[in-house]
Amino acid sequence: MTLIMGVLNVTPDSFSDGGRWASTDAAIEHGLRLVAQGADIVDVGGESTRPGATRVSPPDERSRVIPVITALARQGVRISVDTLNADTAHAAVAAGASIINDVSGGLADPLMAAVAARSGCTYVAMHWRGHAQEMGSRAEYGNVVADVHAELAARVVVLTSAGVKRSDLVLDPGLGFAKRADHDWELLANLAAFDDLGLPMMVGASRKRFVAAVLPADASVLSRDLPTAVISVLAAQAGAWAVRVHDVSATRTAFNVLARVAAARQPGARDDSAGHDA
Ligand code: PMM
Repeated sequence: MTLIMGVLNVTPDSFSDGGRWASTDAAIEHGLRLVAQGADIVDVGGESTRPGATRVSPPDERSRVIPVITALARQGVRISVDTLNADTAHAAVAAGASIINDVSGGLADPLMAAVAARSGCTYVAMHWRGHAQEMGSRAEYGNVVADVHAELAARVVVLTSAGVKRSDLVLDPGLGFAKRADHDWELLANLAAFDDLGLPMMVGASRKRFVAAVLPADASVLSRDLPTAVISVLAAQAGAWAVRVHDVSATRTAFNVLARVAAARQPGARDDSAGHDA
C-alpha cells in the first residue's frame, strides 16, 4: 500500500500552514498528531520551497529541524528530512532520520550525493530546475512528461555513479516546481510513463496551486485538502510508493476506502449471511 508522508514544515513562511508549527514544541506535537492520524512517515523541513521564498542559511535550517527530528525519532517515528543541503541531511540522519527528501535531486548541493550514498538511507530525488526565485521562468517543456522523465533518468545515472544504491532511490516528478498547472495535471495523468525507470515514485500534490483549478475561485487553501485526497487515490492506483500530504486524515480515510474495496475483491470476501447494511 502507498505510504502516507505527513508534511511538517518548521518554517515561519510556509504557504500552506502559515508557520503555525514554527516553535519546536508545537512542531513535535504536530508531528505526533500526524502519526496518530495515520502518517507512515513524517517529512520535516526547515526551508520553504514555495515560489519566491527566500533562502534560509543551513545553520538556521538545522536549528529548526534537528531538535524536532531528534524528539520524534526517539519516539519511534519514521522521519524524512526535506532539505537541499548536504550538511543538514547529514545532521538529520545522525539525529534519526532514515529518508533524505531532496527536492533538487542532488542538483543544489554538490556534496549531497556523497552524503546520501554514505548514509545508506532512502533518497528521494525530485525533478528540479532551480531555486524558488528562478523556477517560474524555467517552466518550459517540449513534452513535459518526456522531459521530466529524461531529466530524472539523468539524475539516476549521476546519483548511482556517486554511490547511491539504486535500491535506495525514489523519484518524484516535482509537481509545482518549475511547472505550470497544465504541466502538473499532465504529469499526474501520466505517472505510468515513469514505470520503465524501475524505481519507486512519490507524488507531492498537497495544497499546491494547480489543485485550486477544481475549486471555486474564492476557495481557501485548506479546501484543497479534499481534491488532494482524491489525487492521493489516483497516485496510489498508479502504484506510487508514497504521497506527501498536509492533511493526513483525509488521505488515510481515502486509503481506507481503497483497502476495503481491495479486500472485498478477494475471493471469498462476500458474506451473504450479513443483514441489510443500511
Ligand atoms: N513539495 C514541497 C516540498 N517538498 N518534496 C517532495 N519529494 N515532493 C514535493 O512535491 C514537495 C517536497 C512543497 O510543498 P510545501 O511547501 O507545502 O511543503
